[in-house]
Amino acid sequence: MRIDLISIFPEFFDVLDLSLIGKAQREGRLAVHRHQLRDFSFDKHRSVDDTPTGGGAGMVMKPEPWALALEHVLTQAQPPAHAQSPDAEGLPTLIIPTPAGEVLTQHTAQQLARTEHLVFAPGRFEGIDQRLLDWAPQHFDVRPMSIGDYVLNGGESAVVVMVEAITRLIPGVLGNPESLAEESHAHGLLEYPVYTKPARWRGLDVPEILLSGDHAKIAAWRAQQQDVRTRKLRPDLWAKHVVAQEKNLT
Ligand code: 6GU
Repeated sequence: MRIDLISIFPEFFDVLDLSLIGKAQREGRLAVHRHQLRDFSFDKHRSVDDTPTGGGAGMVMKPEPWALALEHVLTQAQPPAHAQSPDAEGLPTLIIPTPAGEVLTQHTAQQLARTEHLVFAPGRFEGIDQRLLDWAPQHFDVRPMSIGDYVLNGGESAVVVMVEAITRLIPGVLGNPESLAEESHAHGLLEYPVYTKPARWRGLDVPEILLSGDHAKIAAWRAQQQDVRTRKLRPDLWAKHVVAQEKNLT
């Protein structure tokens, strides 16, 4: 997978060189390219923003530096004729991080993990001129995307979250692929509680059933714990789960 990150703070993405995502890059499973948006602004101050037309607070990002940066990425990413097939739609995916976007879910992350080329365009200030978003679908599958219902100062930290959620699902990136199957959200429920040694710690005991060696009973207990947790902490997920189960029974 190729990932392009365009921002006025490209150093923000240095964390992606650490840990499993850094390792995936060194192993060639993933190529992350960072771009300084200001390199595509050619006025004296390399400015990328201007006042909102029609008035109002804050600044708006100008469309032209973004278009030039995105065109640069398209040119750079032209695969050699013999290389891998393009994405299903034939276009790279352009993710625009914004609190006004579709909220990223595990399901969407799984879809995005199967694409060849992801481009992230995190804006600062009050956002990017709408005409950039109207122009971009000529070249990209455009997805305005949020990481939750709260507001960040800019999209960069959201990009780090999205890249981590997506790339860990690329085959070979995660150390132990079995953990993918069992983790929270993999089946629409929260994960069960986990324990390690010692069996008694500061007067607190590991649930006895986990020491029983009875794998069927342990699996049933864990499933029940998932239900209890999800009902309590995420009634929204629980409601969906109940509907899905009822569908399967009929
Ligand atoms: Cl993607 N961007 C910003 N600025 N705030 C957010 C967000 C993104 N997702 C949630 N809040």
